[in-house]
Amino acid sequence: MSAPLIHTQVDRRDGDDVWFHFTLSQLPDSPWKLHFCLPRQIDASSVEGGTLERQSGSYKVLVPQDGGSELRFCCRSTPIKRNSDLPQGFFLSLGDTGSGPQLLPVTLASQALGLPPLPATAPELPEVEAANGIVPQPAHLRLPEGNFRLAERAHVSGPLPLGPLLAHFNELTGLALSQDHDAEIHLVEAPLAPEAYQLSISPREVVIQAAGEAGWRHGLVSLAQWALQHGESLPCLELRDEPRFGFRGIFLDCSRHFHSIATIKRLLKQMSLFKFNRFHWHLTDDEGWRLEIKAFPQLTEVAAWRGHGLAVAPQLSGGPDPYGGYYTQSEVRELVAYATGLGITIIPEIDIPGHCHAAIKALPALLREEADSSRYLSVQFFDDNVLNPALPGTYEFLDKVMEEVCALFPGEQIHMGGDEVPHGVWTDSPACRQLMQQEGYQDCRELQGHVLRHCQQYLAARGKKMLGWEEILHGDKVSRDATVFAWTSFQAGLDAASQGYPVVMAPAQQLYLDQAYNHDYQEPGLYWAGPVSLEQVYACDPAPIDFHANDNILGVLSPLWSEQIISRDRLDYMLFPRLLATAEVAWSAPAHKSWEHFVARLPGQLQILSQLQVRYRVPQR
Ligand code: TNX
Repeated sequence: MSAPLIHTQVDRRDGDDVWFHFTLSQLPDSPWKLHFCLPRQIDASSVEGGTLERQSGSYKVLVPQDGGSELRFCCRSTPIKRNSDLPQGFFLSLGDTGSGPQLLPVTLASQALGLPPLPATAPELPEVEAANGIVPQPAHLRLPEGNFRLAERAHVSGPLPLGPLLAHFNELTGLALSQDHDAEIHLVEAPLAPEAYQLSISPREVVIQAAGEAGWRHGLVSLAQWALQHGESLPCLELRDEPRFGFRGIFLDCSRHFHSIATIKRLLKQMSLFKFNRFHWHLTDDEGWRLEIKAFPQLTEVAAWRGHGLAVAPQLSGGPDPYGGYYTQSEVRELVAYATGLGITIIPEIDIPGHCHAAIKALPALLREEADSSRYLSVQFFDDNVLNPALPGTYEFLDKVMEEVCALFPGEQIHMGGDEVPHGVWTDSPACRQLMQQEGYQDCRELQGHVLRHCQQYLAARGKKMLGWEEILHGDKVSRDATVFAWTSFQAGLDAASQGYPVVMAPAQQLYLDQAYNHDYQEPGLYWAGPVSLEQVYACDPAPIDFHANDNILGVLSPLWSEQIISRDRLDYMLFPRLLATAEVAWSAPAHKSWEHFVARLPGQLQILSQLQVRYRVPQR
């Protein structure tokens, strides 16, 4: 029997109410159900030709009436404007075939978004002549006459063992520098700020001055970029440089789709080439738990996998087969060490109390209150994804997880999430009602503050600092030692900084690398805050000059959420070249930034990316 086929199309739109029409063919004789993923809520009462049996997150199950082959339904008040929004991961489950339930893959024969063609878009980059340069743009740069010949096996001298620094340089460039007294490259100690450096390339020698390792590393990275652009004959160069911000981060969501340790190492290496120093590792979310926790093997045995018949249903790219993965503690230790060698601190994120669907599915006895009849729906359409701040099990869970996280990650900063706790949660929980009474809380949001304050204090007792998304301020219980990550808007960050919180700026409208590059239907990505073009990223100024609380702005983070990051190619495409613009936002003072000049330096940088086999998005001319 040939595989069933499905044609999907949007055949009616009324504003943001969108009607889908599915046509199936080559169907089996036995009764079937259609399973698929669509990151939208279906209006159950709108379904024609069948009924909606289940929806949880992006997972949907439709049951046809009388084995009919046409299904229609409506998603209300939600834009569906791109191919990457469309349903995917189709399969059938067969009820009674004599040999038990059976699954059949469904081939997607066609899909239609049902939108008129868009007008041609304007070129994305101004016409400028290509120029040699470094990204992020250094504070001061001069190009004197002459060239320096960089031998493949050049020697480097320095006031300390240079093994790790040179290994990093060699990994980036493919050269084989080694430490020796009789050297043509000199690392020299100088009374500069901790991350500052001076790089001088003259016909005779290369000198990098800095106060210590961080500065020398930055100098070597600039030299590496120069070498990657020019090969063995390096134009002479004089540069003095230091970063605008101490926190320069890239974020990767490893829950929505799993990314291998090899992919993360590759990203860390790329980050180091653009002088990022923080990797924010999003390890848990509704769609999967990715960190081995010895105290709760269920978190990785159960919550790290999704698929048909599993505790966590298929999600996002979908399909019946088990999908997932996790990082063992020894892999984590190895990755932490690798990042340290590149000058990057890893900040783990355990996202609580929302975004906990997978964890709750794995540990229901600990994390669920039977008598809680609160009804809510998260932004990603889960109705069972929030920890209960009034259950003893919640704290047993949190404490053990935090204990192991503290032991695994030597950095001072631990991110506890705190975002997107849905409205309506906890209102009909007897345990929460009792806790509110006992503590004199008036508002359910105080329960959010209650549980995050617990985490902050637990971490503080172990010498760690809690970080969180801007919603950690809800309920006003967390102390001003907590760093706030502003994501819904730039203003949210300014407000938190004004209130005295240290702030990391990650405004979605400018720095979210999961947002599509432009309005084109073909262009993949989310767009609730976008699109976000290369130029928009570049234009971000995280700390406006006239803002009174600038000292509280620690720096910037560019997140890559992974709902749609189904492959390494897609990851590269969304990150590059926008990551280069973020690098300049994080590093270069506004006076040294210029969009035209960035565009002029781009060809040289894209050529570096090609050498590193990065599948970046080619800007449209
Ligand atoms: C909002 S940013 C989220 C994530 C989503 C992202 C998609 C934040 C703290 N929460 O759960 O993946 O939007 O852009």
